[in-house]
Amino acid sequence: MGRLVIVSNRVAQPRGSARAGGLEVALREALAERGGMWFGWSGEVSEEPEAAPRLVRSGRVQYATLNLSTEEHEGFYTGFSNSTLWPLFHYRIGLIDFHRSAFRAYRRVNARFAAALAPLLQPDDVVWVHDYHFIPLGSELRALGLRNRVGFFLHIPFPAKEVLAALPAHEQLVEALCAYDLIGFQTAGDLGAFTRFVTDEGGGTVDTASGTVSAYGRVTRAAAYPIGIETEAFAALAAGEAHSEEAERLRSSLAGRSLIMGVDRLDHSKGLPHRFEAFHELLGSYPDTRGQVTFMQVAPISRGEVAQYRALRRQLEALAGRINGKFAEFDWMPIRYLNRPLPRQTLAGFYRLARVGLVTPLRDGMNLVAKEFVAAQDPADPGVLILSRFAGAAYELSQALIVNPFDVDQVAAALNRALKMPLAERIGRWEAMMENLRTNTVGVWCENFLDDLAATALASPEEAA
Ligand code: GDG
Repeated sequence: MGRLVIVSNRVAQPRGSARAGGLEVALREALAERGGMWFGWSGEVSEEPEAAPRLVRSGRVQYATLNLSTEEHEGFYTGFSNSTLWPLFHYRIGLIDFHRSAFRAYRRVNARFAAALAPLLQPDDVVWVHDYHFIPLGSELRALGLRNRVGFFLHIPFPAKEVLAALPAHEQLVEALCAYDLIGFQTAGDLGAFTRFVTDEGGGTVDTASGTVSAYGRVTRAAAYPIGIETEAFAALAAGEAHSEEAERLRSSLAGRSLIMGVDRLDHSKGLPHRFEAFHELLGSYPDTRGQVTFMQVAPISRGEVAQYRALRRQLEALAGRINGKFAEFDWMPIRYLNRPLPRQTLAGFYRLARVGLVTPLRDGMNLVAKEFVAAQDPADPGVLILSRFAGAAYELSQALIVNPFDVDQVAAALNRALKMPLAERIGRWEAMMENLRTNTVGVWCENFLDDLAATALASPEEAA
């Protein structure tokens, strides 16, 4: 078995960090097991881009990172990746900012990264590329003559063809995707959107049973691999943190009130304004909940350099202020709104304390917070998950209270129901969801993808050329 080479925008620190999430841990484990390399952006910006990556070795794993130039950071990262692809793939056509110059920067960075990676690869290395920043990287590797197995996993949704078609460069992106040997999506819905694009727009054919896709002169495979979490480890973390100093401080500050909790990067895909409105509606339409609940939203600032994210922040500050101003009492503040990240173990303890996990993205590839919230619950007294039908996680966690996040009245009614749900029903729903999370962990996800990638045929020399 050859080495594993992971390519992702941000590269995990060799020693790991206290904030490391399940995905990072799982990929690091896969790398440590087989030996290999983690390749990507260093997270740093320098005036001049460097030609050769910085190499750091830790055990059997090599970390190889490149800086971005100021211009590349603006065009590739802030521009095409986060101001065009991200909103488009999350169905927010109105938020898209498309510039051909940014698309050119995106292509250039992918070509430069492929050229820097190619000399580091051995013939039997298996390359696994992650996410929307690097869609064309596989085709760039092929253009350099590489014949290695190269797979791709898309962490975010794949949009319907009518939405994707709004992007001037859409066909080039899908054609580039088809250069991979295996294309992984989060859900059957994303896979279906991709195969419909290939047949209806790209004139290709799809064999649904085997997942074989023939298009743009190539034959590839596509399938759904729903990502999971380290279920048992997260459950143990939450149980161990249930009486930590922070958890006790939170408990005593609640003074017996029920806690509704939301945790999301401050991102327009997460449906935060609608969520705040739904909480407003709860207090307005169900007066018996006033003074009895506290809604805590943890929303660390993300991509603050993108204009739409700054506007969202201002909108949420105004909303939280308005709702608190309207309903607060001298001894009760309805919303606690935090823009700071909390340590992972603190979050785990807080999830366990919460009566309701409120996860209402307008679109989300999977949403790991939903899974972490479920794993963190006390089996004898579990909280209730309210989950958007537009999160990939809703495919598996059907025993959550599934809502349409755009329907503020429906979300308010679900909140009211969750707050009053009898223990037996809470346990029944939680056990069914937990069974699923125990089976489909992030380790299983990683294994399934890599097994399928290993089973694909190697590119022929003509194809590689
Ligand atoms: C993308 C896709 C897909 C959040 N706040 C804090 C914190 N977090 C952690 C959570 C969770 C992770 O960050 C967020 O993961 P999500 O899945 O919810 O969302 P994205 O960041 O948008 O991730 C998504 C995912 O990729 C994986 O494929 O599920 O759909 O959009 O683990 O716990 N962690 C800490 N403090 C915080 O304040 N420590």
